Formats: sequence, structure tokens, C-alpha cells
Amino acid sequence: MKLSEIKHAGLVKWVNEVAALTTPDEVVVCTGSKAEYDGLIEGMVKSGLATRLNPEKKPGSVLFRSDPSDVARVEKRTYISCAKQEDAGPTNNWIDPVELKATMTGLYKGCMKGRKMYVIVFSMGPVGSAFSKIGVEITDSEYVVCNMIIMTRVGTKVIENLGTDGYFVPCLHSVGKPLAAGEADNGVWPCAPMEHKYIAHFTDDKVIWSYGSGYGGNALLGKKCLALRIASVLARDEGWLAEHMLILKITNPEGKVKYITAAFPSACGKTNLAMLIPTIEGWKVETLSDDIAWLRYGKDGRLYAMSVETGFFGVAPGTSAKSNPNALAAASKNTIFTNVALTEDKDIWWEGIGYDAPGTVIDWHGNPWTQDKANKEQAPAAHPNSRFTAPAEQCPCVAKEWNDPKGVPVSAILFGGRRPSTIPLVHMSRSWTHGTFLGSIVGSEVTAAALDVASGIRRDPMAMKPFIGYNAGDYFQHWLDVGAAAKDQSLLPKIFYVNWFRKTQDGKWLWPGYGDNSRVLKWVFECCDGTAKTVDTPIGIMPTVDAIDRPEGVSEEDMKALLSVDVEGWKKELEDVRKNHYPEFGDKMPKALWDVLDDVEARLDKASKPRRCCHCCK
Ligand code: TSX
Ligand code: MN
Repeated sequence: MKLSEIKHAGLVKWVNEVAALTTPDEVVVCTGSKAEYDGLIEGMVKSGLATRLNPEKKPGSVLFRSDPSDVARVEKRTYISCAKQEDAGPTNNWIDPVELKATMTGLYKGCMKGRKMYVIVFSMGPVGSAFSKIGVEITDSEYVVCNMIIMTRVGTKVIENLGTDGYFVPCLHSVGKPLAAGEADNGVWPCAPMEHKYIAHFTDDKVIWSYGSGYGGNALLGKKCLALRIASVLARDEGWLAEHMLILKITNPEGKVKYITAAFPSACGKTNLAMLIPTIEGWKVETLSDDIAWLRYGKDGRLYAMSVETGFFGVAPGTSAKSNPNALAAASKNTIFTNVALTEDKDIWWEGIGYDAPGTVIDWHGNPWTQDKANKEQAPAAHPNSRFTAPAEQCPCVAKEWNDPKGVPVSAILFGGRRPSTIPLVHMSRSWTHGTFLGSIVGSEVTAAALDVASGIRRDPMAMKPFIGYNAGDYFQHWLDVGAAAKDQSLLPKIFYVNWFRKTQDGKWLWPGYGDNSRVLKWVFECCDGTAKTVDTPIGIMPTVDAIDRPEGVSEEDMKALLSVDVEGWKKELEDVRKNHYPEFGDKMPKALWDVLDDVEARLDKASKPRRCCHCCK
């Protein structure tokens, strides 16, 4: 499509300015059609950047290997750039926008030489929904265009919807690797050195500039940059929530439906939970989103969650027929794989796929690799952050309403983390404010490779720490404000904290997890209906030991361990929150959350003091 066909003067002006700065050979407006996608993939196969997979085993699918320096989001090069540093807050890198724009303009000068510049007009959320946001990504990466076509709604319909003066978020991206005359990528992943990489969010004018990386959240600007960081700012200003949450639909044996959202730090199996297959008779779980949810009040006063993406950009290693057959099915065709291993018969393989590597495979560096199970130190064949980009509609358990422009009414919000001790299998907050407190203290144990945190817990409030586009203290206050704005507190979702990762003293998993988590979801469901068996505890509302159906292999003792309050452990936990976590947010930390901390500590104190029933037993 030609730029002259676009009727939006502001968009055309911006595109022309960017073209003048970056000097591409050609400007292409993306239509999002299958022919366009296929043509771009074909071009990348020809240039050696992509490998076509076996059409019998993975029809319509390709493999990319990125540069070893460009394999993940780079938080140290990610910036919230606004006039006042305080507005970026303690959790974000900050550079003054005047300075950062000057630096990046210098880098963008001539950076698309020898390349095509693509204009991707995309919608986060269904096209035309009052809650959707349109973005326009300008990029010089065909890989980005193809991923955006899977992950978002791209092209003609969105351009039409944008009209002559519709609002859009400008998203500028370049891999930062211009080509000399006659030069081609020749199979080399284009990107710039680390010190030239920038992922910048100009939050005062809601503009995204990304330079130097072609990978994932650094480059697919609709996802983390727009739908979380910029959207969180819009959400604060407009009174809604942009959250790092999956959305699932759960149906009980009587056919009653509820919708649950859930936020977890990385490596907790969020995609697995979104696509869970229940082990309890008659229950069903379906998926609306595995990563991002936008929540706002409906006319009925309930909080609605809308799914904003159209695909899954999932971590490949660990995905198996056992852990997540639905994700494997979603990625069985028309999928882009990045940095996984390639088998001799042009299929894919990765660590934790559920079977041994067949013969010698090509690892993510492009080198022959033969599995050596005796060698615990062997470098993996697939990069630990290797990915599949798969269309949501290919997921066998996608809910029919995943596309609904008004979203779905939320009954429960789950927070969770990877916690071998202290945190029980599940507990429910006493109120929205207490639930916000639980979200604010979310954390996961740090892995052996990164023992940089004294407590061994890395806090990741609401699993949003890297994605809050403004001051995190203000974000906590915004959560409280959203709850306070409910026209009826009883219509608010109930908020839970779950922990699938409890271990015994000798390091064995106490809970089988995966499909058996449906037993916890059942209790959550019952809490929302007011039929659950509950007990009030110092930390919140918990299931009685017999309230949750016990999976095979879990003894009654185990269940008691999973569902008891570790009073001393919780006191240490809250001391860490008081001394190390909350102070990070300084004056911006809402008093209401300090008050919850005081309240829970007082309840724990009361529980640990020997009770005096009368004068005779002092
Ligand atoms: O995704 C996971 N979930 C959520 C599933 C809906 N994982 C994988 C985490 C890494 C991404 C889990 N790992 C879960 C879980 O609930 N639980 C565990 C821990 C665990 C691992 C293995 C076993 C039991 C628990 N059991 C056996 O291997 C036999
Ligand atoms: Mn995510």
C-alpha cells in the first residue's frame, strides 16, 4: 500500500519526517494481508535470516536465530523519559527527554539506508472497540512486521478506523544497522551494539522510540512498550488499569462461567495457567489472554477485562505435551520460532519439550549440537528465552469471547510468585485495599544464578515492576483509587494470592501444580459465589484444610502445610517489606498500604502471643 492512500494528515506528516531522517530506500504501508506476510517471510528465507521448517511437521512456520547480544528485553537500556525525574520514579531508568531525543535523533540519522521502511498501523484490542488504542510502528525490520501481524491487528481495517484525525501512539523502531550499496544481511541478524540500544518511552507526549534491538519486547512495540508502559500512563489519566495479567474463563460442571485474571513474575508458568487443563471432573478452563489485560468498569459497575493481543509470544523451553499441550497445538503451524534448536528433519526442539533431542540438532547459535545428558554443564541447544510467536485463534482452548470489544466481567484477580516457603497455597484478601497490598508485595525467589538480593526474594509488585510507565508509588495509589471508584464495593473482583511452588524442608515440591491448580481455582470460584469453606486468619481468608480437593500424592499433612499460616515466616516477610521494599517508594508510598502492613503485623502478633483466658493462667 502507498503512503498517498492514507488520509490521516498527521500520520503522513510524521511518516515523511521519519523517512527524511532515516533515509530508507522505500516506504511501505503494511496491509496485514496473508500475501504480504508470506512475501516478507519468503524474502527473509531468501536472505538467509529465516529457515523454513518441515511443511509436514510445522506447516507455514519458520525459525530465526538472533544475534547472541540480542536475545531478550534489555532493562538497563529501557527508559521512561519525562520532564520530571520524579514522575519516572525509583523503578525506572530516566534521561531528560530533550537530551534523549537529541541522542536518539543522532542515531536515527540515515539508519535505514539500504532498507525498506514499513509503516504498521495496528490496534491493541479489537478494531473499533471504545477501549482499544491504535499505534503506528515504523520499523526497518521485516521480522518485526511479521511478528506484529501475528500479535496485533494490523493494516487496512485499522487505517480505515483511524480516519483522518484519529489518535495514535507513534512508535519508531530501527534495528540500527544501515546497509551500504549492494550490501545485504546475508543471514546475519541486524542490530546495534549494546551501548547504542535504547528503548525509550516519552511519557509526556506518549511517544515510543526504540533503536538497536530487533528482539521481542524491545522491537514489537505494541506489547510491553505500548500495551503496558504507555497504556499504564493513559490508564492512570483515564481511570482504568493496564496490567501484566492473563485472562482465563472457567466453567463449572453446572455450566456456570467466571473470568479470572492473574499476574505473576516471569518463570511462574503464566502461559501454562492461562491454558490449563483441569484435573477435576466437569471443570473447563479457556484462554482469553496469556500476558496483558486492560481493565475498566462496565455500565453495570463491574470491572471488565479486555484482551489486547491476537497471539502468544511464549517462552519455548519447558513447553511440553505435559506442561502445556494447548500452547504446543497453537504453535503447531503458522508460527515464528526464534532461537530454538533445529532438528535434521527441519522440526524444532528445545530443553523441556518432553523428549530427547533427536540426533544432532543445530543449536540457537547455528552450530551442530548433540545432547549429552551426563554433562550437567552442557550449554542449552535452545536459548532459555527462545520464543514461539503463534496466533491465538490456533489455540484449542481459546475462549469464543476472546475478541469481545467490551471484554469480560472479572470475578477474581490472582497474584502469585515462586515461593518455596512462607506463602500458603492460596489466601484471599479482606478487601480491595488489602488485595492491593498483596499485589504490592509480590515477589519470587531469586535463582542461584542471581543472588543479588539479601532476602532471597526479588519483589515485582503486581508483576509490573519493569512495565509501570510512571512513579510506582503513584501506581499503587492508582490501584487504590480504582477500587475506591467502584460504584458498589461488592461488585469488585476478589483478590487472591496463590503459590504453586511450596517445597518441603528437604526440597520436594509440596503441590503438583499444573492441571491440579484447577482445585485452587475451584475454591476461588466458590469464594466468588460465597459458597467456599473458609477460615479467617491473620493474613487473610483461607480455605479450611478440607475445602480443597486433595490431588493424588498429596497427604493430609502436606495439605495442612500448604494451608497453614507460618506466623514467624510471615513476620520476617513483613519486616522485609517494611525495612527494604516499601521504603524504596519513599513519600509516594500510599499510607493506606502502610496501614495494611501495620494491621497484618498486629494480627500476627496477636496470634503468636500466648492467649490469656482469665486471671488463673497468667
Ligand atoms: O507452569 C507451572 N505451573 C503452573 C501451571 C498451570 N510450572 C512450571 C513453572 C516454570 C515456568 C510449575 N512448576 C508449576 C505450576 O503450577 N508447579 C511447578 C513445580 C513442580 C514441578 C514438577 C512437579 C511438581 C511441581 N512434579 C513432577 O515433576 C512429577
Ligand atoms: Mn509478560
